[in-house]
Amino acid sequence: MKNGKFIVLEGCEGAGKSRQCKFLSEALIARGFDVVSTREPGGTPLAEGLRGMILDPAYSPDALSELYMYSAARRDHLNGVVFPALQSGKVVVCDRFVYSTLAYQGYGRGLDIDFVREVNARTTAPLNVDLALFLDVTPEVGFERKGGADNADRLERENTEFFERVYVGFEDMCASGELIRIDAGGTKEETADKILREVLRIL
Ligand code: Z5A
Repeated sequence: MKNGKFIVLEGCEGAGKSRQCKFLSEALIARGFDVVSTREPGGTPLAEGLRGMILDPAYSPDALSELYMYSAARRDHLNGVVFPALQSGKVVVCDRFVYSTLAYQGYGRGLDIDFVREVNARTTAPLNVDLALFLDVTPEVGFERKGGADNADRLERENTEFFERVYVGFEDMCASGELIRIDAGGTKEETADKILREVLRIL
């Protein structure tokens, strides 16, 4: 269904995903690629609206509701932004994707892993991810970089054990080969170089 490339950056809070998506997009544009930089949850008016509701501490959806909200946002984002961009041959750089759902709603919240995988697969069909990188810094280091958890973000109010389970989820996905691990513990520039090297391999 597509000629473009779909690239995902994943990681825990404060791993540097947003900065690195920006650096990567700029580096690819400088090399002449047509790039769309986007994020999940978000990217379309509906998905951004859902994002606001998902992260708002005023609401308390259970794990299953959370899974479906992320998935609804994702489907709208795919239909509105990602599929059209890929069909016109663009490189799409996405901040978080289904790996976050598996890590947070599966490992973190405790939903059945196979069920989350099934929802992810049905939500994203017929998309194939071309490259998914895990920016590896522990939750501890990530929160340190951010100067602590953001209390206005419902997810960031979770306890340490939750984020440790999420991290284990990402580690498992690196072990299975679904994610490629990038040591993101160095400077922003060092991490940007490592990411660009991996990305240029598939372009
Ligand atoms: N979530 C979910 O549960 N299920 C899903 O399916 C999806 C998401 C898609 C929103 O994500 C929440 O949704 C998130 C997961 C959940 N929940 N939580 N908690 P988000 O992407 O909006 O939120 P985030 O991951 O928490 O973003 P973030 O905190 O902004 O982190 P980041 O984008 O990885 O980092 P950054 O903004 O680029 O950098 C953070 C700070 O670190 C900043 O001050 C930088 O200057 C600094 N930084 C970055 N790199 C470095 C290096 N190399 N050295 C030193 N300092 C650095």
